Amino acid sequence: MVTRLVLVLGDQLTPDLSALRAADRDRDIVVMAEVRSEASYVPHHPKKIALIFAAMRHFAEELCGDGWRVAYTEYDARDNAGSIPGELLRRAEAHGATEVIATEPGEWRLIEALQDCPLDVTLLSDDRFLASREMFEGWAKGRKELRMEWFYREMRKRTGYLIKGEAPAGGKWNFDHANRKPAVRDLLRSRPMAFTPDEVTEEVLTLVERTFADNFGTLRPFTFAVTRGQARRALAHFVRHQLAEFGTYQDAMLEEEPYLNHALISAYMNIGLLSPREVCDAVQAAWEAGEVPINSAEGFIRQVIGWREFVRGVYFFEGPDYPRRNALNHQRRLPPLYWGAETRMNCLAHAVAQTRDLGYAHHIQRLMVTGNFALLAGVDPAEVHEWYLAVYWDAFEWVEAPNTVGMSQFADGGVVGSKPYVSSANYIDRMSDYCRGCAYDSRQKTGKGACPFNLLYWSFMERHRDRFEGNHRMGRIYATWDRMEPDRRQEILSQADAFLTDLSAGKPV
Ligand code: FAD
Ligand code: DLZ
Ligand code: SF4
Repeated sequence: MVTRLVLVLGDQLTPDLSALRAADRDRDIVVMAEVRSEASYVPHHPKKIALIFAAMRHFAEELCGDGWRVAYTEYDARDNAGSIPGELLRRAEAHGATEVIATEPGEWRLIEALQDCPLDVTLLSDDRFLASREMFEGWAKGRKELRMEWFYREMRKRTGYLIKGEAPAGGKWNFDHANRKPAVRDLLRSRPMAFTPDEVTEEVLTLVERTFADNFGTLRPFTFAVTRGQARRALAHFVRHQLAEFGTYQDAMLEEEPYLNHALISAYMNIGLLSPREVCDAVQAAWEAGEVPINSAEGFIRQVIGWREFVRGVYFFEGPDYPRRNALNHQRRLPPLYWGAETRMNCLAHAVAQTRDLGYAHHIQRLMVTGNFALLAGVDPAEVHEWYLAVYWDAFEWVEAPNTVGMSQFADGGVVGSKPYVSSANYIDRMSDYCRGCAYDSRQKTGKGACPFNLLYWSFMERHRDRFEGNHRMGRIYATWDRMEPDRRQEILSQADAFLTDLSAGKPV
């Protein structure tokens, strides 16, 4: 029997991957490769590259231990072809193979590259998700609008998570109203589990240090899990020590506590070290045992079976052009402050510094600080998308693009969200401790020292009046704006313009 190649990508590190299930370990060869094309389509955070390479190397060892023949290419290998199709061709020639079995990649770019590869490539569906692409399509087709909440309820019924009889546990589908409390610093608050790099990971760290020294981001300390065993321990630790207050402090931001009660497991799920089902099973079990309240269990499960599955569905349903959409026609270049240039805006300085140091920021920091500012300032969503895809440890296009282009930048014109996520300083002040240490005043609406969010908020509304005035969720905003004195409105708009001019000129703001 002729040998076939089985492709396993850096975010497909799961032993029951559909490609591995379809293969024959006595006959086929697993191909895994660290390649330049994947490591450089955006300037990934060094921690992200290290996570993927270290987890790939550990997974290859595991496969070998399970009796698979693995052709593994390290980044520095002299004959490395530099791309996934290139590596497949090289291995095909070496082993006399013409057929490739692969699980569909999570990015159109790579799907297209595999379809164009001159080998006989079979793409199998990626069934690591709770909703297949087909299920999502069936749900989405013919609907006037795609709303996460309706999809989520459908997923609750299908999976049975937090369902009692036919009804939602606790009598409600969604406990979000209980999940908006600001937090205070608590030195006893548990931190995510940290792991000491072993020899394999140390080798990767040295490689990344040498090769990606110019990428934005700090490599060390590197404490992420790189095996399934470690990721499971991280999950158990979260469920035991942090989940109970996850809901309550989900939206809070504190300078000194980057993780608060967040799980720090997105990347482990995205690269295959954890499955969404085992994550939700663990949360459901803690709730059934009475260890965590319903607002936390529901809030968490909603993120995983709701948002995570919903955005993946949207990414594939909307098609390859989705990441390039620009419904609001925003053209400003991404300001250098996103890459660490000086800014007096404490919330932004802090979120960017944390992103540089950890490769992590939680959802509200991404949405209501860096995302909110980019949207209010009218930054080109393609540049915003590339930034998010580069700087976060968990960023893969299927999940990053709908969150950035859709939810955060409204560049899809309302596919993901019914209205743009924008706010003035009020929201950041209420949910964080950033404003206390800021050169600007969150309560000041105009004049020297006024917080730029307060100026930009109104100038955004005015610029996009035609589009948003008729939105029933935004009517009150325009009514408030229209009630202001004309002189005051003019002052706000002129000050916002001056701020944006400085921003575009590269002046520190
Ligand atoms: P927790 O807050 O503890 O949440 C638990 C889990 O729920 C996460 O691990 C994640 O798997 C899932 N989840 C929560 N919110 C979302 C969401 N909106 N979409 C999908 N899954 C969600 N998430 C990514 O995994 N990769 C990305 O590239 C990514 N880019 C984002 C870009 C923007 C602009 C925004 C606003 C959000 C983005 N998110 C992304 C969603 C979310 O911010 C991260 O999943 C979360 O911060 C990961 O940290 P955590 O594991 O501590 O999550
Ligand atoms: C993100 C990433 C990086 C940095 N490097 C590799 C790599 O060298 N080899 C590989 O197989 N995968 C890598 N990945 C993950 C891919 O980019 C990912 O599979 C696609 O973006 C599809 O989600
Ligand atoms: Fe950010 Fe404005 Fe608060 Fe400063 S005052 S931290 S710029 S929201």
